Amino acid sequence: MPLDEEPEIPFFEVHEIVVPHLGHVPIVKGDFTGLPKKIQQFIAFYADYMKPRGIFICDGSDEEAHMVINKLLERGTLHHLPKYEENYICSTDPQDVARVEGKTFICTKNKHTSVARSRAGAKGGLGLWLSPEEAKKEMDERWPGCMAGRMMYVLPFCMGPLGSPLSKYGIQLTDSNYVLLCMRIMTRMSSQVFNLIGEGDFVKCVHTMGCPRPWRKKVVNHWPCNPEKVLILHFPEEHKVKSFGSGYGGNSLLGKKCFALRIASNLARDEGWMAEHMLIMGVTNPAGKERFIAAAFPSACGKTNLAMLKPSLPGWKVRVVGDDIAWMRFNDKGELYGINPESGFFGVAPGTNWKTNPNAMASFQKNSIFTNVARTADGGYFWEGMEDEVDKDIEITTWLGQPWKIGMPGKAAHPNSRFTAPASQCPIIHPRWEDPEGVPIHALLFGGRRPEGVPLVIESRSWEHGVMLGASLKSETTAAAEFKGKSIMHDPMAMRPFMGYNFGHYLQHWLDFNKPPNKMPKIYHVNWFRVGKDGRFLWPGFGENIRVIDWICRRLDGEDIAVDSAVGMLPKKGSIDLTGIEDKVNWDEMFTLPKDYWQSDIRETIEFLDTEVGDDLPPRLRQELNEQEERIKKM
Ligand code: OXD
Ligand code: MN
Repeated sequence: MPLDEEPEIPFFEVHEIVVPHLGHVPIVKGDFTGLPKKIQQFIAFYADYMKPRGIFICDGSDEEAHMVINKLLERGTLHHLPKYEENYICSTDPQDVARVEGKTFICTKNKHTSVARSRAGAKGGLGLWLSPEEAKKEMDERWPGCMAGRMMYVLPFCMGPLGSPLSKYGIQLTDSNYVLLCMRIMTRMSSQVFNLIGEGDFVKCVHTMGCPRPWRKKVVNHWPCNPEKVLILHFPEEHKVKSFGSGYGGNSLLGKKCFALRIASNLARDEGWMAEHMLIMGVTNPAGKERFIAAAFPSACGKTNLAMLKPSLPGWKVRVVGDDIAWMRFNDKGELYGINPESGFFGVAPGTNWKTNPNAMASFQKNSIFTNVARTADGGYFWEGMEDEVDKDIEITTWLGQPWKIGMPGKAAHPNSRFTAPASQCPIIHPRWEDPEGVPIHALLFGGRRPEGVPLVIESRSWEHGVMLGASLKSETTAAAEFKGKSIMHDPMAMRPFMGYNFGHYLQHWLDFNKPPNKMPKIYHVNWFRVGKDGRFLWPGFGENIRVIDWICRRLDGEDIAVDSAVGMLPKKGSIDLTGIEDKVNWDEMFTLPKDYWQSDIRETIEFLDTEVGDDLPPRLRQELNEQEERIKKM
């Protein structure tokens, strides 16, 4: 007896449109024969391979989304949150709650196209490679017939504004209608994309939950998945992604990490641009001068909060272009321009509230999907961090479906629970966020959670020194991936989980941009998370971060407010505006550079890069590391 007792509810009477080379797979929605031939071939090939019971060609319309939502409500996968307009909640199988980095591979003919020539002892943390032969073996075990008894949805999507020269197209095949709904928020999904692709290139994305019918395992939370067999494969040479067994975020919304970072970084290397794990924000000072900043932070370090920062200093305005990914290119005049390839926010819910991020909160009051958060009895969402914003006695249902109240042990929401919200609903979305040309990028930031030793802000001495600061990025581990416990982990350029090719070549690609006519943006390292002797954060963070941005903007204007140090330029004492928070901030503690700490830190970083990147580490970068080490010795 199959344990998946949830037969698919048909959408409509299935019209037997039998397409010759598709055999008897019915098209339940969409005009297959009207699609460009190349797209027909792609769909036909995978329909034959995965054997779905029908094909549903999406057009991205509201009508279509409602049809799918109603079906998922009926089944119990989604629940409506009546407190808001068109907000829905769902819980996954508890075995499917995060990206699975250990099962994520890049497949290229030559191993060292994908991963650096690391030395003995390397942990292979900068991307995993699988040979095409092994990949084929793994695929043969999983994919044939993997959609049996399920619907195959065809999602045409565009990363970046429709029609922008910086945008790229993709088509995702999936048997998850949750993925369909989220991709509709996170990407520009529209039937127009089929015509825009025509017979041209597109990224082929193939996703399955990996549970063909009859499915003999127990389905938890109406979320069939196959955790033992999860596999996420990238084929940059073929512009293809194949993902098996998981419906969670980065594993399944293939436009995001798989395409917009891993595949796109390959395209970027070949075409001379950059695909980065960066937010883009526009900041306007009280005099009305606007600057755009792109900032890279490892997962769950507050990128979304920074992108939507509510400035505590009067007269400042912040507007968000993107909160996770930036595609950037130098134009003919050597100016760097960037777009946000996504159209939604897939943000970490816990910690988000009307105080820490009112703009994110406002973004998901309607048309949003919440995954693995808790529910309140009055039809709202709840997660850790919202305690002061709901009635203290309200009955809560945890993400695992248990009754719960504030103050009880355990957690209401999963630490990696998420909101998926349309970016257009953000009250501070930048009017140019969909500008096909992108926005000019004036500064790049790197940052991580560094409880010890690392000052609030460091300005790089040069482009190359900045690349070195980015390559040395580390942070405390988070819940966004499968890691357990807290430790400081390397996350160079905040790209460790998202590297699409040899990290040494990637660093060289960055170094190579510094040539005429390019005007190089200044690079900064920031750390909001330094902890004092009393165990408390030394910096209040959130809206107060504008004070650091103010300092950065004044530096961009050429103000003489920095002093040299062994690790880069630091703010001159008192040059960050602390009006109103003077008594909360201990400047000396926040900026002190403990020599022992920095000596062991640079040794450890050099050891890490030498081991992991080995002979592929660009000599120029090694030189920067050596020079930094020498300066630290002399501190
Ligand atoms: C994300 C991540 O989900 O970085 O954005 O993990
Ligand atoms: Mn991210």
